[in-house]
Amino acid sequence: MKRTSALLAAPALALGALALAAAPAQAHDADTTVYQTQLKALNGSSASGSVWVSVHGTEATVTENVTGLPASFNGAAYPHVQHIHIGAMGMCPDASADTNGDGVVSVTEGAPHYGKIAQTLTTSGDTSPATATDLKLAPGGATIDYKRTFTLSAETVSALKAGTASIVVHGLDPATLSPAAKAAKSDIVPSLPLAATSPALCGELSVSQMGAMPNGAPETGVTPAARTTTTDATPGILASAGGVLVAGAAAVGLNRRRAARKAQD
Ligand SMILES: [Cu+2]
Repeated sequence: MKRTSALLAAPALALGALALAAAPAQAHDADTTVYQTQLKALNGSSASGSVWVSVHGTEATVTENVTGLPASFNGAAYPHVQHIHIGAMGMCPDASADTNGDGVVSVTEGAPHYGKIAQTLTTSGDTSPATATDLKLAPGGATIDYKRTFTLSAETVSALKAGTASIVVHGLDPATLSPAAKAAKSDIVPSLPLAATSPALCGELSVSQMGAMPNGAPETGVTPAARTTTTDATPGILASAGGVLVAGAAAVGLNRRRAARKAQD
């Protein structure tokens, strides 16, 4: 009996494997969410850049391209500590957050907007808040092209989903600050100048439309199984796959897929 059922099961498994092999990218992308942000300059910084956080379960790949940061500090490459901040509004502050009026929105003054440090974007090792101000692990220099894959805390994953996670890149050019701010100590690491830890760039992470629509397919909460089935060219299978889609969205999705297939033919 066992042998018979195994034999019967074999063709079904083979078909399943074929279906998956037909569209491995789609099956993977259905479980991956890409969050993106365009970084905005803070505190008179002339830097700019973008960040993408591609999340699959608790694994994230962070890709960052930034230019225009201060290049050197004390004769060495300027270390720019940077983090995913969570736990507050998920917003970037403007100059009105400068409550002490020194012309700089410090880490502490910005915290009611972007929240606490949840992950540190280090170049190696620990990515937890424990390395938040470890200058040796921080990316450095005027231009940063950063890419790293690491495990997010559950709290960070939740914040990303809730739209309350932000990226903050720290480190200002002291020459651009007022004499008082230039002389001030950091509010979070008193052994460092205020300039070293104050935010230069901030961006609010939200779901990227590019990431939400892998391969041009509309994101309708389609399960990987349903999506791979629609790659089969048989109209009957298409129709049955449509049955598991959310009503309304289903019709749009199928029409788009049909149009896409026609375009390929
Ligand atoms: Cu930070």
